[in-house]
Amino acid sequence: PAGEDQGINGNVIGGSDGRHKPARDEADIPPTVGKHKENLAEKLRKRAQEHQKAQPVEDDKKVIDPPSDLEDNPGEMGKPVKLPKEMSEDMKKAVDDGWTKNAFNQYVSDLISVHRSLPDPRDAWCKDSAQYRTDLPKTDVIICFHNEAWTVLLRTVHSVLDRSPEHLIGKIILVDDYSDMPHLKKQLEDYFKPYPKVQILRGQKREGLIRARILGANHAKSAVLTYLDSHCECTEGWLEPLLDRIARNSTTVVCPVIDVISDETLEYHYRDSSGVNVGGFDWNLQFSWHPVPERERKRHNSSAEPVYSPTMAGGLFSIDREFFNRLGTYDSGFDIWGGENLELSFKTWMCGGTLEIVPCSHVGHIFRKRSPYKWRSGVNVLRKNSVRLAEVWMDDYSQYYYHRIGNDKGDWGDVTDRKQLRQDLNCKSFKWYLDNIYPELFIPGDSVAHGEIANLASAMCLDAKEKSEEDVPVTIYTCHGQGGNQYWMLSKAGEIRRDDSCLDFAGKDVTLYACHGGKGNQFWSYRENTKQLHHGTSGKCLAISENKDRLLMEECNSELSRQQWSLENYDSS
Ligand code: LR7
Ligand code: MN
Repeated sequence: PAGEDQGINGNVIGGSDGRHKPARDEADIPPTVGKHKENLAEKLRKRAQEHQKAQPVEDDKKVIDPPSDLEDNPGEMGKPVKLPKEMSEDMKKAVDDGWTKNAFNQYVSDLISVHRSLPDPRDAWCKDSAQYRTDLPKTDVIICFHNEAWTVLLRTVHSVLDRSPEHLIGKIILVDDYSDMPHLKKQLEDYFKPYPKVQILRGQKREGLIRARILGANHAKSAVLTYLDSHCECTEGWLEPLLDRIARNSTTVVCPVIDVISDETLEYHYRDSSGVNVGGFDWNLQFSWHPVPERERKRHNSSAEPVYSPTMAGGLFSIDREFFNRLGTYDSGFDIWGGENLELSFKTWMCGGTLEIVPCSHVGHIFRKRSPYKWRSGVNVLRKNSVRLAEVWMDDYSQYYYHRIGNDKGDWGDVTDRKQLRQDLNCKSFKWYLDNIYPELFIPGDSVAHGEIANLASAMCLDAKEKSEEDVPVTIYTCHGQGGNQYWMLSKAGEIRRDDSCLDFAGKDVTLYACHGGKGNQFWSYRENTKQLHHGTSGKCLAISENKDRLLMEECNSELSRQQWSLENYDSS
């Protein structure tokens, strides 16, 4: 495969700064003119074909020519690669097949060098090596994958090798979580043979990403563990600022800034450190991003300094190996996907560590709109993981999650060991964590009411889908008592909200809109005696239509039962 001859042979270190010699594809020669340009086109064509041969389109070994108007060295410097509007049938088929298998544009990835260059997203402050200690610990990099695309996986590994100081990388441990795609078998082993740092572990059955990560940790020997998803690209200088924090304090767990690699064009997007976000979560136990809160901003002189984060996204972080073991790594009862990010976040904070996002470290990740692989049939994996998490770590606050899922907890197995672990580690309470680490989180118990909002003229409840984009229309639906889309909180500030979305009326429809905290169109007051919900700016009342099929706003009239609502867990005090 392309680039194979240029890799690391253990001790071949190039450049005066001790980085691995930047390995280049043969095709990555600078754009030129005339005869050289023809040469380049020919090399690009060969590279694209090699990549396609490595992971051919279903039942079809045919390789196709790349688009003829493709620019020189597509995707270099993280630039987007755009396919022509008019494509041959063969090309369309290849593109569709790549999307189906991966939920990103594999065909575009195959056009790009697995050693492509990226922009340098760091602030100037970060590039001054005097910021970092000279005695940084070594890290093993653990990359778990289940049916990852060939070029995307290779590019992940090469980005580590090409852009990390050689002496700071112990092993790169690839954990194959029982993939069945043929290119991930012997072909992968052969490819990485010339790279002694790369080691491939294989699970004996499908474990899911959490147990795959534990397997990787069990084989690691370096002082630090660094986890990455299998569709990442590390930028220049990504590693030192992470290791530096751990060198200073082994209980600091660190995450890079996660930049977005477009699922469609593979463009590398980034923002400067003033746009850094930290992690939070909602009562559905879903991870969410937030701007750095004011209280945290105040602790720093520069936006490039590491910031405390209540939670991590999950896939990309470094942790001291001994500290990770002390924390009991992950709950091995977590299956396939989800929840482990919050588990590690909660216990890091509650059991004596700190969790930071390090703005000087940037790693890109291909964000997908759907999960391309099989989960488990017949089990709600995510709910099971989340219930285990809530049972062990969230004390009485677990009730808010349970309420949100209609108290339907399912079978979450045995968590005795995990509770014992928490006790042995003498960890702080979840209340301490919320009060001190995540005071921004809205607590349902602090609201005037939480649960369903039911109309008294019917058996209908206020209902809105999870926010996927702004302006979700709010409707009514038969009350189902399962939380979810019928779970609301009436805040003391007069918002009817779910997580960060608020019921909003601007004169036309009642919609869900990002809470702005400015009352106005998002201000509602519940009159206990008449059971009406009065709206702030319009002075109208929330009602259902006479034929009981939709929600509307109308002049208030306390005689009309269609304007009357009962709020679950209402507490007027
Ligand atoms: O059964 C599986 N076995 C695996 O080995 C399922 C997945 N995997 C691998 C997979 O190939 C990938 O490398 O595990 C990794 C994560 O799976 P993704 O990429 O499908 O997950 P994601 O990026 O959508 O999900 C985020 O949340 C997950 C919760 O369990 C994990 O923590 C992911 O690592 C995490 N990704 C990130 O943090 C990147 C930033 C996303 C955000 C926000
Ligand atoms: Mn991912």
